[in-house]
Amino acid sequence: MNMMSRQELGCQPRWDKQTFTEQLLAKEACYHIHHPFNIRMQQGVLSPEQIRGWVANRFYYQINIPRKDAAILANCPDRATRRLWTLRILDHDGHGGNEGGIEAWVRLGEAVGIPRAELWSLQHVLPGVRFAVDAYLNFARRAPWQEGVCSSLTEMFAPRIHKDRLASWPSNYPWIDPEGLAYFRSRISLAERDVEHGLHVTLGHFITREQQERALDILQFKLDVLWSMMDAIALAYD
Ligand code: AHQ
Repeated sequence: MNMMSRQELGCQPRWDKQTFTEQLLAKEACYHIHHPFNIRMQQGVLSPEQIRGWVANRFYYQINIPRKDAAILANCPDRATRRLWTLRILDHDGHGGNEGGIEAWVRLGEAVGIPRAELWSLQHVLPGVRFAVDAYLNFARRAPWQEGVCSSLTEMFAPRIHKDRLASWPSNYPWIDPEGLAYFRSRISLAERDVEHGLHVTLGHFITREQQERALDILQFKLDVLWSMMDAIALAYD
């Protein structure tokens, strides 16, 4: 968080787009790929109960992504942006013959041993996870739509974490049907598509140095949402 006053920031030169992008990317250091629970997941040392706890709690995040995106849509007066942003909702809720990401996550749940009805009961969702996800949804409802777009940019770092899971789970967690990993496989290209659009909006909207610092603070808020979810899960399932 930049501690300069608004007046001091106002005197700072704005970053060019390359530097602004580098500042956003530098936030990777706070991404939940570095959380101790994720490191242990990647090392293959989590128990089935810990994996199930993570899947059941992350499900609450997954089912709220389309609601978050719908909130951003509702705030957005620009048709071209809405045409693109609508795709995100369809990706998760499904469209035509494609069951979508939420259904794929339910299949992940079944692959790790959580029956469909149990996952949808949300009985395993921890207070800290619910609190963090609800904070993200409420941010998207109340913030200007461009700030909502900016908050989605944690997905700049998501392809790496999805590729890590696809590479390590089959050998580390052979008890999980590899078919259950389809969600991670589906997100790699979708995340890359979404980040290209999200970055275009962010670089075009946050112009002054004060606005650019605001964008960094928004990204930090969302990184903290993801990190807090992992804190709650690690505390409950360690
Ligand atoms: O599966 C994920 C997903 O669909 C999204 C949408 C995006 C957003 O709008 O905030 N963020 C996001 C993320 C997904 N998966 C997380 C993971 O670790 O599997 C990462 C998360 C993100 O990086 O924000």
